[in-house]
Amino acid sequence: MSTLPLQLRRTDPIQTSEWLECLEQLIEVDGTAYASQLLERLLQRAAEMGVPLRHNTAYRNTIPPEREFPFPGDLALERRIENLIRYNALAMVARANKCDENIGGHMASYASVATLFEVGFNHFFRGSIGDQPGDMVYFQGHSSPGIYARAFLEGRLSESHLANFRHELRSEPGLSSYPHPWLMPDFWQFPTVSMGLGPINAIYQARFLRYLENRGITKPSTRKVWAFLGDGEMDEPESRGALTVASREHLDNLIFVVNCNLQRLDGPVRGNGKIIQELEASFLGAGWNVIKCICGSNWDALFARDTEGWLAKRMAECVDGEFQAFKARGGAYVREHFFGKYPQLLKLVESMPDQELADLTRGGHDLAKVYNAYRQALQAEGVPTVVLAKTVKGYGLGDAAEGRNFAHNAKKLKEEQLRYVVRRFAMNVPEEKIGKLELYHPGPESLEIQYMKQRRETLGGALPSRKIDENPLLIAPPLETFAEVLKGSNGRAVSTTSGLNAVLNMLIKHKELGRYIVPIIPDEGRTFGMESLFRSIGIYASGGQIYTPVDSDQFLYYREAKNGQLIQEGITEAGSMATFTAAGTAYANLGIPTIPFFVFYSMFGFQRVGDLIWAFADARGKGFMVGGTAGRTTLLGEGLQHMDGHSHVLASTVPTCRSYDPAYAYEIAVIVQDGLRCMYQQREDCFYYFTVYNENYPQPAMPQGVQEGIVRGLYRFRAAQGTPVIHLFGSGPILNEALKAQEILAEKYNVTADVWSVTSYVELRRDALACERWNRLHPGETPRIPYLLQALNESKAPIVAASDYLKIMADGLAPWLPGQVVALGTDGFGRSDNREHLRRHFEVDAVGIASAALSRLAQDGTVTPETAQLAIAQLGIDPNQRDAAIS
Ligand SMILES: Cc1ncc(C[n+]2csc(CCOP(=O)(O)OP(=O)(O)O)c2C)c(N)n1
Ligand SMILES: [Mg+2]
Repeated sequence: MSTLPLQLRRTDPIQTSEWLECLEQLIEVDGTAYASQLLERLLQRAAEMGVPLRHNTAYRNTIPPEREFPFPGDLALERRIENLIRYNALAMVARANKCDENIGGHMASYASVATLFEVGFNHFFRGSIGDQPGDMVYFQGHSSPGIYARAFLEGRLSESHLANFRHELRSEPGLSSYPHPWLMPDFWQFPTVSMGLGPINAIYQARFLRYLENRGITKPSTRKVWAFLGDGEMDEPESRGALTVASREHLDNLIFVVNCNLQRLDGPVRGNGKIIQELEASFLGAGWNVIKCICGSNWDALFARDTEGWLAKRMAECVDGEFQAFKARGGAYVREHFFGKYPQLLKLVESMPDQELADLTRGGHDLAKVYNAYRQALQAEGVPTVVLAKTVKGYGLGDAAEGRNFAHNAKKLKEEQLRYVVRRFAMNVPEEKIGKLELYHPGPESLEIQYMKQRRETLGGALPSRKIDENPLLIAPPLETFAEVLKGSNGRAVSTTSGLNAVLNMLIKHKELGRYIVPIIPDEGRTFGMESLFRSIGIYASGGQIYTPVDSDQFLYYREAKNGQLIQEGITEAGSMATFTAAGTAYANLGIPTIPFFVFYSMFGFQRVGDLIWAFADARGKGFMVGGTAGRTTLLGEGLQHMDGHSHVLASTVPTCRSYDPAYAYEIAVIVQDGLRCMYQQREDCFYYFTVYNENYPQPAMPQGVQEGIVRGLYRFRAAQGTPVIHLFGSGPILNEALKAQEILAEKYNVTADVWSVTSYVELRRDALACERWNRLHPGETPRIPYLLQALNESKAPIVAASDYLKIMADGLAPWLPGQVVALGTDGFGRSDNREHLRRHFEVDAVGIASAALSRLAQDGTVTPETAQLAIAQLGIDPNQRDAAIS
């Protein structure tokens, strides 16, 4: 058996080099795209012939030294700039923690990613200038201290800003812990800190840029989307779940940079393996261009001397747990445990002192290597690129933090450590500044500041930066635009889903607004009756439609088109939400007021992609989210996992989300018109959620004077014949049950009830809370009256409130209606059955509402308890039926 390492078992070096030369020539003459095609063919043939294939290359830099381009900047000066940023980032965090113990702030992460950011800032990230649209950079969220420190040196943030890092509630302007456009609207563009959201949002952002180009809304550009990610973060399903979207869509405008410092918080990302190799296989398998940047320049000579491949072998066999220890334990340890494994390797480094071994740099800390990786990434054609850069967590922070499993917050960062950093990077920060944990700015005229500012000027301006503007984005069309819908269905039984479709179609046809509408549907457009959109606006497909669809003989066939407007995302609520985010923030990030309508299966919305929705709100996203096939009893047959009875509760937790549960199509028209006016005309930073149902019933014409009530959450739909002794609230299709209950009560029990449509319990409660707060803080002034009480005219009659959602929706109004509210709702798991049985099970049917009304009236003595008891029997209710909430 050969004693040579695996890498060296080549039978014919001449043949190997001929193959390689051939490839190089091919690339030179025909370009990388053709080369990759040809290689794919070769690999396919190899697989056919039984050659085992790995989705991995050797554990070394993808770009060999001989193919590197010389670094175009001033290396020494850029190092000094980077060190200044490192120092200030640390001083900022240290100071915040001195003021407020445990206020936190990650330090080890920026210390490892600094060079990766800086090469981008000085050479790659373009701002918007003239015709050049700026690049979009998703910065790793918890590396924000470095971004603030750079902005401070550039003069964009003041010393008092930095003094208020994580002190957002003091008199001076504060700096948010992480990238939050909600908190710093003129600075941060992309909320990234919840791991996994950055990667998926970046992918769909890049795709959305292409969508706008292909639809002729923007001009084609060379704008790039950069996403800086942690290696631990890559374990989130959202991080890797959409990789094939990027390759399938040929997103060569997308560059991922994964900072492979081999660690997360508690320990190594893959102690027993190699995260870089795992990620490489994953990205290669997904069709990405992968550039590994593993070793710094001072390894080049070692590899050059490694003619027998021992170094390559040792690199291949070491696991990340060992690599972490090599960085933490110093040169002697590296000699003994890394090189010491093979005598040939020991010999390779015999002339190098321990310090030199300790200083062997990782690729991600080497400006020239990183520059070359990015340069090559920019040249990729037709494929997205990932740069896998190996770094050291806590780089330069000294014994306590470098390469250790070190708690991320800054509790332990003291003056000595700051001093250590200054020494380690040979900086000339004045001693007294270090002692006081003070920031250090070398002055606007210093070489460093001049250089960094000049580089940004050349590239098109400072980053990150988000534009704010007060002007209307567009003028909302008047409500009459939807006249057809406001007229009602003339007795025809149709669903609110068709109401939504009608509204959407009218908007799409609108002369000015139409092109900005972006309908997004994961799947089941046909379930929602939206297939007419296939024909009218086409389904977006960057490659057009290269096949004859199987249903091409049908009028509403599956029509894909390069300029298609409808986005059929496929079964990915997360991906759809990411597109919704790109479209809903385009007004700020691209200056284009796209109006997304994301229509999804309501059960798979808020509870499935809640964190993406939260980030959307943080990003000040605008648009309409629509929960289709809504309602725990209205969606029949599907059962426990499909029937949504709580998305409105979840929606209520998002501060900028205005949520509605409309009963009739005209309510939808009013809500959408109001949304357009608030979000796009008045520029309120909010978004809308409403549910649509698939139950068919006659859609009434809009009564007079109900517009305000619809928007604010409540209006009387049908008054009692006479003075009401009770109010019945209904939402969505359950309003029809309330109407039936009104009749039962009047006809059988001589009880008069008003029926109200509650379009939004959430908006009613928010308004009431705001009034209550104002009254609490202004006890001497005339109290404000919540809209809820104004609408009810302060009636003290009891209320039975029923909806297809949890009882807590109506209970939320109880503080302002003491003792009045009886909530009926769909607490509990769903069941597969028809509407009649489901509504009986959850007690939200007409008889349930009527009997609840009588029981409540019996408490006040308006009817006798015997009447109420008898009614239960007469209405066919089993008083001992199982409680749906717990069955
Ligand atoms: C979804 C989510 N879970 C947990 C956290 C808390 N958290 C902040 S940083 C971090 C470790 C990140 O490790 P990695 O991605 O490798 O980044 P590094 O700091 O090593 O660059 C964690 C778990 C978070 N921000 N988001
Ligand atoms: Mg990490």
